[in-house]
Amino acid sequence: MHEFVELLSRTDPTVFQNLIGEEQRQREGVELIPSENYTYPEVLAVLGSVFTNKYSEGYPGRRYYGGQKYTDAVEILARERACEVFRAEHANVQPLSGSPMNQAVYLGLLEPGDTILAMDLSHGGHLTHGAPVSHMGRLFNFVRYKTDPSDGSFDYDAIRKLALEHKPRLVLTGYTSYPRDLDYAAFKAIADEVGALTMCDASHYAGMVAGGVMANPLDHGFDVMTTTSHKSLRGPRGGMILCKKEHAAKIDKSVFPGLQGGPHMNVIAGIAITMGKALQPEFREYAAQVLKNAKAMAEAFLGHGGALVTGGTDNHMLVLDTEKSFGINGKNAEEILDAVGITTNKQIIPDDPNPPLKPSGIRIGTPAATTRGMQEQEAALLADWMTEALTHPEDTTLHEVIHRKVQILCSRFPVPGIQ
Ligand code: DSN
Repeated sequence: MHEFVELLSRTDPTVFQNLIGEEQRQREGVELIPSENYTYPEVLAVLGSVFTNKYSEGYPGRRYYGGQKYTDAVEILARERACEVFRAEHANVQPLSGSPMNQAVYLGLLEPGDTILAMDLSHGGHLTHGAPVSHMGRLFNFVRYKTDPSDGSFDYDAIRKLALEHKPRLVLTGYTSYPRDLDYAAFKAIADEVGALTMCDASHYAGMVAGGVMANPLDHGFDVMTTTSHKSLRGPRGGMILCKKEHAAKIDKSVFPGLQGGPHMNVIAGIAITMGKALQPEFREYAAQVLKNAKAMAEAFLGHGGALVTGGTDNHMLVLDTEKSFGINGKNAEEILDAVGITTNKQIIPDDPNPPLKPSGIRIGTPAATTRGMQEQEAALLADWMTEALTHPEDTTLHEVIHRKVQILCSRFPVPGIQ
């Protein structure tokens, strides 16, 4: 145990007990929420370091406070490494997380009232892509495209028609719940035809882009790519905006002073570490394994007659229609899987007839299990166990047996950062 954690056990045993409980939960259960991961021990160290003490409003070389020798160095490093990882011309690593990151782009490059063409929430888009309940949904005019109901693919002709009709200032793609890669050249051609900017929120799968197993929107001339730094990238909880040089000044001004105050320098130091790791050959192997595991899991579910949105996966994620597969909603499925030590999350599926808190499916992802070292064999086994548990939703004795098997499996795969 870290000496400061030992100090916490004496000074605040209540918080300490919850910390230990969460460590145990993470160690003894399988994490399959696609947006979660176990960060590097070095990142955990720097998050709890003295960088958290420092205010650094401004940018390296142009700060509003003194004492920036080391904060400037780590921010420059984080930006340079991020540009190298994603082949970007400019990187801003200050967004506090995903929502302010996307807001900073809209507010920096557009005017309130402008039209943004974005993916519908139930088809895989994100709340920050203009959901009516979000502030951005009130400030900008979001027009939504959907996937093809026959097979869940992107219908680029339909997206083009919407673009020609609504003349958006920004064409936005990227997703939070969709299991396939995207045709960025098709999006770019549509945007060019109507004179719109292009943005991709790659938060979920940026690790797969960095690892070379999914397409990079910036390779296809996109103006902006945003990504959170945790999820498949395995970093701290932060955000990054990668863009063309021509947008750099507007983006930087929009993040600070437009939207935020002091950046979290402990997180930025963590992003520098994460980007350094993403440049190593081992990270390419990791990303490739995440994909192999997701495909192995998809194959196992399909073999058991499971219904997957789009029929499979080309990324780190599966969307399982639990109503169709097992006759139970996503909330019940999530609870049953929680009981067997497998964490997933309830998920709306395209045009879901059920409400968001009791939707028709769950989301399943392989980044965290892969970080522990699990491979195709374990991925398939987990799909078998999940199928067994969900096929017998009332059989608590069976659930206990599966839970025990999950714990034994987990004991063979340590979580980085937990002793
Ligand atoms: N919460 C993240 C996700 O699970 O997709 C994004 O907001």
